[in-house]
Amino acid sequence: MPHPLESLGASQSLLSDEERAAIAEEGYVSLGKLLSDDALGQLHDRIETLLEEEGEDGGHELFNSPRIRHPKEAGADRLANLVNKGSVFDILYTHPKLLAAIRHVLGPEFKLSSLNYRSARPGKGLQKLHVDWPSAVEPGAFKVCNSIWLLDDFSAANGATRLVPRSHLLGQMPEEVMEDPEANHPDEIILKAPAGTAVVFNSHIWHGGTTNRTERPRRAIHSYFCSRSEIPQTPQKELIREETLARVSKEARWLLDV
Ligand SMILES: O=C(O)CCC(=O)C(=O)O
Repeated sequence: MPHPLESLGASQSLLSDEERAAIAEEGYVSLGKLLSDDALGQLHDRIETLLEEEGEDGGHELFNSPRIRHPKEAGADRLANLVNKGSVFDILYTHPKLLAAIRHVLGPEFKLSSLNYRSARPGKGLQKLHVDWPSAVEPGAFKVCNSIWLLDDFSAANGATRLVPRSHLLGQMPEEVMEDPEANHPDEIILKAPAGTAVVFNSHIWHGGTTNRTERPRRAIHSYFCSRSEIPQTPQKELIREETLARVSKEARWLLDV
């Protein structure tokens, strides 16, 4: 029987040599604009509805989880558990090229950890440089890999994500090295790209949100993966809905580990 990733079309040949080198050596790779304007419009419509429906409760599946160490972030709107909130989100964790890049970091045995929305409000959004793991790991022993789907154009002004290239290979946490992890790092880059772009970044790279200095929210969805042996950020087995199980393919169910 073929591996589910093969059935999902997530072959390594989807990535160019440059893309493979970028994710391995720099710690991140832009996969380009993978979403059409039509798909973006549908995502925006569904998110607007969910934000209205969930209000202050938005992201509750994330922040009320015993797995999360941080309280709800002030200044950022969140939605969590998007796997169960509409078919429009399915492509964000099943896109073959995205999966090929995640596979390049985690190997073939991974699963979705969470699919969450984060929007930095005007004047807000600055985060410490951090990694998405409680401690530093040896280069190559990576446990988690993230991706960000840009729902707005990302610019230096609107709270785009910052990354410190190659920091996933240091085996150190930002707070071990930096006096103030909220401060700029001399080597950091800002992710600037048009709406619809997907960027995969090794979650062990030092990264974080920056301040949104515009009048409009900066919106994105994080499609976050972990090794199959790890506990996912969203307990997919507990939260999965019948309608989701009925809708998605058996390969997608494998990705969700349900
Ligand atoms: O949305 C971003 O720009 C980064 C978010 C992030 O790294 C986080 O919430 O842990």
